[in-house]
Amino acid sequence: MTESEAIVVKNAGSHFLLSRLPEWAPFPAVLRGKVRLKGSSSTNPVAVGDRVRFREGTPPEGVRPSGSPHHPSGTVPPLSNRGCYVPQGESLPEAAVITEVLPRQNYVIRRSTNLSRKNHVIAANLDRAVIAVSLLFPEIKLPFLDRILVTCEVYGIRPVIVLNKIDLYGELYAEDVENFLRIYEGAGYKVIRTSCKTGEGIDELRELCSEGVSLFSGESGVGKSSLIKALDPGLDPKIGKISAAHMQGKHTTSLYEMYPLAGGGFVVDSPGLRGFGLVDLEKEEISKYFPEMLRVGQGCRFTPCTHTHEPGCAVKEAVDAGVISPERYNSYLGMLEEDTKFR
Ligand SMILES: Nc1nc2c(ncn2[C@@H]2O[C@H](COP(=O)(O)OP(=O)(O)OP(=O)(O)O)[C@@H](O)[C@H]2O)c(=O)[nH]1
Ligand SMILES: [Mg+2]
Ligand SMILES: [Zn+2]
Repeated sequence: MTESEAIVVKNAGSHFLLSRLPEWAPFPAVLRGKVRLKGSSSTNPVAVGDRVRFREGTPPEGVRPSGSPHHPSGTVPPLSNRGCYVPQGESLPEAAVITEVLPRQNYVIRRSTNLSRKNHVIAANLDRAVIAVSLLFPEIKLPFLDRILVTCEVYGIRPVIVLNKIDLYGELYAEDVENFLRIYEGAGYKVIRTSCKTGEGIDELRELCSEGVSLFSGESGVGKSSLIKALDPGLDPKIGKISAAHMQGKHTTSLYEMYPLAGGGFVVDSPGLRGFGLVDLEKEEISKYFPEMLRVGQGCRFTPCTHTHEPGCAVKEAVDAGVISPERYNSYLGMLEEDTKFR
């Protein structure tokens, strides 16, 4: 039985799609017990973006293999607009079997909020995380964004913030947009303003995503799937509506799925984030993942310094001087408090 390598491009829980990137020809695969058990504290040992070894599937009875090595049945599974594998009863080739997950360059995990200490690997081997936010529908919550950013920093994945739905804000929100840019560009993050309606900022985002793998993340309804569609109108990720009752998203995307962009690069669409448990961090460590605090923190009189009550704290001085934004500092204090509460 031959073994080869591929990348996980879709995770549907019990089954997966693999492709030998950069070639885009997804084929089905399953996990067998052994790999599943190997993952230590993770509830999801195989994630989108994982490089895996697999055993080729066997063709179903009576079908002659031909052509593509990925589809031994000789019937290349139909791809609905390059994205999804559409199963077709009889001619379905038996799935490949994932035998090993190769070491990850990086990964993003979501910790369950129920304190079970179980981690869920969201995606692996990412070149960047595109964090989509919106000032309206749904209204942004800065501490939630900061929590996502901290998680990216912990895992060494460069976050880029996309302020989407810019077409909605107008004069009324001009100040809020400026404020947002002041806070996050001030902290050292790249912020791109986009609109899927007018196309503003989409070229810039496409250029950014044209190399490597970009994970699109953020709250439900901010427009992650819409942005992917705007980057490549040939793709067809499911796009939802905003609930009229709650002015929020409806958790339309339910799976992690990779898409190839016509202009180069791969994007991973993901379900909207809900509660976002912090990864295991010591109290003294948290501020290291706020780049602006890390920069000035060396100047604190005490090490380690929690930047709360200590005299001679350079971070508090920077907050007083307006160098570090009070919003970011408050998010930091919130995380400290929560961390203490959970221990
Ligand atoms: N006005 C405006 N509406 C947008 C924009 N981008 C997305 N929307 C709308 O926002 C709603 C939600 O979009 P989705 O792309 O499904 O959002 P999502 O982030 O993928 O949501 P989940 O899959 O639920 O996590 C849809 O009604 C979109 O049409 C934008 O730039 N401007
Ligand atoms: Mg979506
Ligand atoms: Zn300090």
